[in-house]
Amino acid sequence: MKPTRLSALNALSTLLLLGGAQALPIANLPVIRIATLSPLSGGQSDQGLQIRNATQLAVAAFAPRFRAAGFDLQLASYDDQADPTVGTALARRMVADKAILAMIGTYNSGVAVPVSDVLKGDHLAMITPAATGVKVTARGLPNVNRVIARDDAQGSAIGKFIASTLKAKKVYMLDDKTAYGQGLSSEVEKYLRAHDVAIVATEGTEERSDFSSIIGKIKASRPDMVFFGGIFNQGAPFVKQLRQAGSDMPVMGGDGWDSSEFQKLAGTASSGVLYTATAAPASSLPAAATFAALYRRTFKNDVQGFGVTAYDAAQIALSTILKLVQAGDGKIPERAQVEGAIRASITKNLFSGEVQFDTLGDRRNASIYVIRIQPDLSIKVIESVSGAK
Ligand code: ABU
Repeated sequence: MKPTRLSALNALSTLLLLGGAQALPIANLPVIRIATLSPLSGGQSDQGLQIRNATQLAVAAFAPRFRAAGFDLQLASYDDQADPTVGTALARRMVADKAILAMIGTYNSGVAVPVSDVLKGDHLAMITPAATGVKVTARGLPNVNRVIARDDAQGSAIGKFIASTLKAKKVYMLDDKTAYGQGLSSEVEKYLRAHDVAIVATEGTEERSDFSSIIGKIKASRPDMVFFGGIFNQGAPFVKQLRQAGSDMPVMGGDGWDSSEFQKLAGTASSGVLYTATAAPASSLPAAATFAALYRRTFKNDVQGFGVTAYDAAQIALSTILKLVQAGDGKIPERAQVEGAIRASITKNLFSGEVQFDTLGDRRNASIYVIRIQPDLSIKVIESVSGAK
């Protein structure tokens, strides 16, 4: 069918609504959308943009196959600002847009939980490439899946590294009071207590800029090291101020510190910082080299671990939807069909390997990496655990 002036206007308004995230549809075809939900503004946007950008590249890669099947594939990206209330409101808008058949996100576990409750009512499937909180999947919702390990496995891996590799005897535990930070810290603490490592303090803080009173307490209690469950934009200024205060004690975080923004914010104080990653560093995946080059050309920025897992998650969703479309005689699949097919899917040859989900939607074989930031601020994997859930 020849495009009309009205369809061109519709296409333009779609483009404006989606923030210019993808090209104008060139044919007047029925639309299928895949959504992203992640922080695109604010202090955590470095990682939220990785999720959105990688999904945008996956949509561009799959669009010709959808077009051949008679559908216009589009991206609908939403900015949750790392805020559960904002995320929940956006989830309601997603549910109302019947062209959206799956969502890639969220970054934050504390956003994933209430958002998934909204999406489940309409069988709208989500795959998170980054949210590791246990509760995200432990509720057993049929629409929630993730392609990385969760925080009970990550907490044990961190605890084991602290007790066995660092051989710390006294640890100061900090967290950011969020579902993620608090949850991960409590998993680490559980492991440490069970392995005779003393916890000198457990402290939650929402402080973002002045850590002097916390650093004073840390120095007074003379721990062997600090573990901080939280996100990079809080961890980096903490580490910078700890070093400025003259302490060189080891500091470790979880995968919330997995962002190159950490080094930008903490500068040379980042050297020696330890953290776990639940996504392999993009530079360690030869199969992702072409994708990494395309990402750099398109966004003038390097793809990071959660960008790679977002691309994998988007590939799972899109290949599943495409199969349903091709088998469906020109009809748009029902959301419930997509939900069931994603949970049952086995997707091979992803950048992070093969992905299969268990009955809770967790990845059957996930990996965890212990990373140390080097003096030149590059990252180095110093241990890895495979087979984690
Ligand atoms: N797992 C790192 C991203 C933060 C979160 O899970 O809330």
